[in-house]
Amino acid sequence: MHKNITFYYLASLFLISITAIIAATPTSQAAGPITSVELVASSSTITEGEDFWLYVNITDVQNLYSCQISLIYDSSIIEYQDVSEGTFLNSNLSQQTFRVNPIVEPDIIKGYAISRVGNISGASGSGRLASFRFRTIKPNANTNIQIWTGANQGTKLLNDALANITYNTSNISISTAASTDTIAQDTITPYIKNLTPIKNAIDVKRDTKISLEIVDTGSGVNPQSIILKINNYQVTPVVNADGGSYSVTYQPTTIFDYNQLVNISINAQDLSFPANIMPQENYSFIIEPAPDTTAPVISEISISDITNHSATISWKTNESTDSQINYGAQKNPSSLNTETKIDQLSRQHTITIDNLLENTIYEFTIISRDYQDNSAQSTIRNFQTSIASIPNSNTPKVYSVDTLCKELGPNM
Ligand SMILES: [Ca+2]
Ligand SMILES: [Ca+2]
Repeated sequence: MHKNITFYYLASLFLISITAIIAATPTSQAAGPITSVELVASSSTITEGEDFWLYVNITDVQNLYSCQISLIYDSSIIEYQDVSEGTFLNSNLSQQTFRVNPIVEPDIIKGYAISRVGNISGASGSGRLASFRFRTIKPNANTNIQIWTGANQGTKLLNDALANITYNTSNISISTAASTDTIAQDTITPYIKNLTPIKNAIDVKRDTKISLEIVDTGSGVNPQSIILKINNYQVTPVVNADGGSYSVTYQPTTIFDYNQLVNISINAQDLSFPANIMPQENYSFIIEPAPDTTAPVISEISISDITNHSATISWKTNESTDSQINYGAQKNPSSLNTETKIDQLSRQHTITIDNLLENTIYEFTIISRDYQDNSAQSTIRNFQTSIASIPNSNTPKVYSVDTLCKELGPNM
């Protein structure tokens, strides 16, 4: 008769729980050795980040048909993963046993149930009921794992008459250890590459952005450790992961000054423990000078070596400029329709203009341009070419005043 009850009991296990039925069943005191339920850990050293198994073993039991297991533990130290059935209840069976998954709540796993199925007797002796897998999440801590026997879904042992089997419990204390996993032999600090602007760059645009990469061999760069300073002022760059490296980009919110020396410093560490700390990377660059918008100044204009066909004009400028003279024979209005030019930049300028007419007044103006094409132009000036010398076979006769008087006579 009880086998039919068992059958219905197992069916109902899906829907409700075995607890109510168990609670209604009178306890039977078994004769002989005291049955015990013991907890055993798979390893004496439980290391952070690793899994271990908590075995639920039973000893000296008679006629165990079903069991229900509940455990209490500290879920801040170990984390439940899963459970698998032991071999005790399903040993020597042609049929499979029947299981109900536990209810997992913080600090408690309730009602993991295993039962034989059908019109058979229970198992006797000693063996393993279940293996609970936990993961250690907190190192250097202690937690007790206890068999919970609470009224709802607590630990129960039933015989084939669905009567409780009394038992002793053996709890366990677990000590956890710090992970011994270290990132092997990473002793190399991160380093910097792909600087923009490059070290000691000049003529950098005032609105330049600053970018670089931080690379680490081994454990990788710790992005939290990256510190970017511009002129000793810490800024918040955009940091993007690229494998174990990071790209660091910063667009200043205000543009730099002309000719400004910009000092950059970078700090970073890798992820190994203890961290390998990169020596602070320092470099600088210089912002472009202000554009030249000032015209040159022309001074010390001189005209020399005037002949009947040429003249030399010289001048100075206060910065390097090209040299140009526009000139022409004087007319009214002025005509400066001939141009002579030297492109090479200089502060001293000399141009000889040639092929001039003799005995002619020429006028000219000087134009000087700097490298930014700012130009200066002088006022219009003039000179007169000489008269060509007369071919002469007779040396002119030079008279003294006295001789002249004598020759011209006393009427003079
Ligand atoms: Ca490293
Ligand atoms: Ca200038």
